[in-house]
Amino acid sequence: PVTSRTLVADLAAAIDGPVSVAGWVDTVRDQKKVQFVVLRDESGAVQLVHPRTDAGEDPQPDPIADAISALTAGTFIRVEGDLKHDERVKLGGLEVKVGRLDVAAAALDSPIAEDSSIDKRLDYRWLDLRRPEMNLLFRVQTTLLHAMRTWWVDNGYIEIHTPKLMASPSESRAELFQVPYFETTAYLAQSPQHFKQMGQAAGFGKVFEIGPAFRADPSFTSRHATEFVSVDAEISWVDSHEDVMAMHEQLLAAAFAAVKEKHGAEIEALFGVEVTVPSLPFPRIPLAEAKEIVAARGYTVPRHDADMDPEGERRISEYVKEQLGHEFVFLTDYASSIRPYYHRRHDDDAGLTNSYDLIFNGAEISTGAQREHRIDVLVAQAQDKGLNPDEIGEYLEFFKYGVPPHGGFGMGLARVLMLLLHLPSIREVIYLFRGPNRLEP
Ligand code: AMO
Repeated sequence: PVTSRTLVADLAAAIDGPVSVAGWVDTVRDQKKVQFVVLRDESGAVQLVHPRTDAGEDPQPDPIADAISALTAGTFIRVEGDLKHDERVKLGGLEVKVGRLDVAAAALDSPIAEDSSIDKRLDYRWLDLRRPEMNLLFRVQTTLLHAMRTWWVDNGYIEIHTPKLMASPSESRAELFQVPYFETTAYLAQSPQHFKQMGQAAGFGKVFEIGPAFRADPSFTSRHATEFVSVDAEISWVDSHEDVMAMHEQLLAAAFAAVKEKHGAEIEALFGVEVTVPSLPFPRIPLAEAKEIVAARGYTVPRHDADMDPEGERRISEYVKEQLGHEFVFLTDYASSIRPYYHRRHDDDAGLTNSYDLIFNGAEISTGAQREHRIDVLVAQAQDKGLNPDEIGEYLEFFKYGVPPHGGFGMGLARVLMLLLHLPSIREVIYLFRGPNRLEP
């Protein structure tokens, strides 16, 4: 039995030798004299060829021909054979002459096609993921995460894993999933916010986490999921949100450089997108000024929305791209009224916070801030927001024992990938999307 295989991408080094390849059937061309199969694995596609012996003037039994005739697209097979170079073969000029073929698992006809709706594709996501674009996407994600983790490790950060079951909400009371928890109720973490701050009280100095976050958000937008991967960092001894932004932009520049180096050409070929390694520093524009800029360009962010709305984000991004040649922009100094109580306010203007949103290619990918570390001010700010300090007692507890000034950010991994690859929805980039009406597969 076959115990090892050569990846299709590595075949070129094995010309004129015996090879063993394994993957799934892409297409079969079952002709009278010769059969062709395109076999795909995670690294590429190769043509298999079998000259039939069961046809012609002296027909002989041909079990391989029978097996190939019975193959359906999607079936997983292992093949041993001789690899030949043949310039006429469009697929990389290589061909494997089949010596032995084993069917590992037959497949039903795929229920999805190239033009199937995203919902239909998500119903059969594992088949959708067989597309080369999807395979590349998850390799890009792997490189992105690896590069960020490497940057953090090289810079002395500690990786933490905070609990996703919590006794009280981490963000707002809205968008909260409750789960029965023995005699009580637990909440699914909306963000590692509290616990990454606790790492500052623990004297860890610099921490990061890459983990799931949950939001009971009933919306069906292209950028919201009920479960997503949140990329978080928190650092001590910041003077303001400026220190957080400086870390954030260096991290992203390092990660994008790694993605460009490893996958730049493939991304261009499969997605038609040129990856740009962002220059430092990223542009910074106070939110109020950003709103004026988009207003001057003909779009007024609705008044009830003190935040930037998605159209405003798109327009300010367009402006920054045009005027400053940058795909990223930090919108800074959000009003206290639209920021959580734990954001530090300006010393000279309590109406503004030391916070930012990071916009990339037209949409928000992250929120960051300096935190309020002085417990008396923190309590006052919570009360100012109508919160009863008892409600956030668990959070306040560690502040009683001293916390250095600190700040950090949370960034949605799926949003970064969607905007990097110019895809229309995070549903396309999340391995298995979770939304208000999707719990499977
Ligand atoms: P915020 O709520 O802005 O901030 O979330 C941070 C980032 O997480 C991503 N995100 C989402 N992605 C997909 N689906 C969702 N429903 C969703 N909600 C949020 C976005 C967003 O920018 N604790 C703060 C972060 C901090 O200050 O450290 C927080 O959670 O990319």
